[in-house]
Amino acid sequence: MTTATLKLSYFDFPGGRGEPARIALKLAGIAFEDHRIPITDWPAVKADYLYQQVPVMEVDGKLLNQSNAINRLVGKMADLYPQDSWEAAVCDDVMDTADDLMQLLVNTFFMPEEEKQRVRTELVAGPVPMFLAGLNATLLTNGGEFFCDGRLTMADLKILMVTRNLCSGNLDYVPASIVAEHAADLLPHMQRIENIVA
Ligand SMILES: N[C@@H](CCC(=O)N[C@@H](CS)C(=O)NCC(=O)O)C(=O)O
Repeated sequence: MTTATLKLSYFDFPGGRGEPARIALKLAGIAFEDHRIPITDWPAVKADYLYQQVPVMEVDGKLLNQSNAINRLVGKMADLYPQDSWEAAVCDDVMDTADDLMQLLVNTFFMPEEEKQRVRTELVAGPVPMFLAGLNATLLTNGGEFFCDGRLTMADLKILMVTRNLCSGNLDYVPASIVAEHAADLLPHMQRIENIVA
């Protein structure tokens, strides 16, 4: 793809579905408009977006409205997406699994406190460890350092968002030790990727 004019719109925090593309563009030194929407502004601007959600990336005036479509395009631009078909499929598999896992928790964000506690306690007892253990096994199957292609890809940046979030201690009723308990190899992975993107 020839040089394009890029604008990436996402919330103003260092995580979630928009951050991997922001990191990748910065790592590769690709110029883009980093449009950060303050959470407090969201209700007023939500209707301006095609599916009323972000991230959205404008590429020469045309829109991409799904995070993993953005991640694949940005990954190709930044050489952070595998060229080999199998490795690319593994990259996609890991990115989609990261979304499946995080969506379980996102679904609880606006629950009343009591329900949030009950649902998160159930998630911590089963589904979250199940996804973490699966991701850990996938990392080991692929060599233990990176999720695919034997090098940094968008998959590693997606998983960094998961481990950052789960280890932060900011999710009530989700122990910050959950990654250590169920996916110990994701901790050195998190550190490895943090060091690269720092
Ligand atoms: N399938 C979409 C989901 C996008 C999505 O759920 N975005 C969230 C932020 S991570 C959002 O815009 N939430 C605000 C809202 O729905 O009002 C994608 O992967 O891009």
